[in-house]
Amino acid sequence: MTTATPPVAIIMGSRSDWPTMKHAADALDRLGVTWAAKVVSAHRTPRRLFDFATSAKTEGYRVIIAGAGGAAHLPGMAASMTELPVLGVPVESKALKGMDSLLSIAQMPGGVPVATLAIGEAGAKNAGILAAQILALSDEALAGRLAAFRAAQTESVHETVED
Ligand code: RP5
Repeated sequence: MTTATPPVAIIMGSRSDWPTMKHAADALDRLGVTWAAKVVSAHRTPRRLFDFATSAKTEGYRVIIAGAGGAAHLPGMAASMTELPVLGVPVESKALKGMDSLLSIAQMPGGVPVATLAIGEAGAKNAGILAAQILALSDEALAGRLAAFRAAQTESVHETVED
């Protein structure tokens, strides 16, 4: 039995990135978008990265979310080998609190874009939402779920500071 490739791949440089990257998965779950998560390290498993990135489009993925910390080359290297949109999530690092990750991911040379989100959990959550927004351009049902999500979020923000 073959299972269909989900539209979103969530890749990360280490299992230690999962507590952060899980927020992307949670956002996608909430919006009814399926995903697959894999550990793919630019430095420790370069062949796995090559194999993944060069086949991701033909495999059927439509958006890649890539999270990494420190010398965060994973999103950029993935972007160099695929035409799929790559959303980069800078994972907070111990030494430099994710500033290293942010700059490594954001400062791509012209011609090889990575859409870079905020450091940490908010960035991962927004990567999930942004991936859904990209997919919603050709999926009316998903666009409806996104609109409902936004409306519920707005509704949940009270103007007063008391209960
Ligand atoms: C990066 O190095 C990973 O993305 C991770 O954020 C960081 C540390 O990895 P571990 O030493 O925790 O495996 O490649």
